[in-house]
Amino acid sequence: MKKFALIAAVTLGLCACKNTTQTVGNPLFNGEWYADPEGVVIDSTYWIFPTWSKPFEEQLFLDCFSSKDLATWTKHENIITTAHIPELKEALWAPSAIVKDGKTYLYFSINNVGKKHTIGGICVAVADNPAGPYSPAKIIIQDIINGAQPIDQFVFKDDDGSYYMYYGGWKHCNMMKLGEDMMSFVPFEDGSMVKEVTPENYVEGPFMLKKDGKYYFMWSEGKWREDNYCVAYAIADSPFGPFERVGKILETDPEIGTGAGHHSVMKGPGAEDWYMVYHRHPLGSSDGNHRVTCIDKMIFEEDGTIRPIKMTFEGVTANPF
Ligand code: FUB
Repeated sequence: MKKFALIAAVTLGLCACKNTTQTVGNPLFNGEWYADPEGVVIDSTYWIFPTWSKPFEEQLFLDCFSSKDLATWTKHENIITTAHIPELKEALWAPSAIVKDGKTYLYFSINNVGKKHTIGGICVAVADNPAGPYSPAKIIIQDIINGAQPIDQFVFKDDDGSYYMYYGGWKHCNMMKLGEDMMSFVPFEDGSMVKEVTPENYVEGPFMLKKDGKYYFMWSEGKWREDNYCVAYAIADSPFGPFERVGKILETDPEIGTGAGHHSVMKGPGAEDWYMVYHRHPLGSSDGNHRVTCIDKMIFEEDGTIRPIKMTFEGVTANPF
């Protein structure tokens, strides 16, 4: 009996220990093909909004995922479909979400504008809950301005309450200022509506965060179907830049995965709980669409620079708020 109790105690002890250091495992979402993951924390819940990474003509819906601890994810299906945006013909890409006054504004692009289609570009829909139901969506940037394809938008809220949208493919990045309704744009102080802020080597996938008064601007470089896809960053004193390239922080690791890029950053409850959410191609995969969503720790060095991400198969430790 004593022996049984001892075995039970040891087993329980081991279980308790395992739970506190449980790693979430990469890739997330059972390895389903999801790319361009936008991670956002909303009301102490982690949310990830990705692209369904299949041939363009099959990309006609968005799913999203929520988690209380990074380990267990709930899938919310079809949050955006052609029912929300009848102009959608293909290539529903790179959603990004932000909450203002309790409403979630979901931005995404449709139709790979500038290639086969002229109608499409960056759209927005709004909902009371991050998983929807979402309002009908509308196209808010369709033109190609400064050579930037209207895709890959990211909305950043600055400390003064301004909301800026950074966006653009085809090696050009623009920024615009959102109006109160989060669906229209207003002029900058100098009267201009659009500023080009393209850093060296930029291709697509902009992301911005502010930490300790500094603006960390990040983007993807290379070709998303190929091994040279990666993420680099700049540190600036203003949301307008200039964004001087510091270096790469995410790239192919031949032992783990290739073509890692189009990332976002989420922050957990602790002061240094920074997570990079990104996609990569599994080792040995030859289909450019075979992109899976992963998460790894992001570390700021004492001098404020970002330590290059170590991609893993384990992912990060579960971290509830
Ligand atoms: O997933 C479609 C496109 O691939 C995205 O818009 C780009 O950033 C690249 O990841």
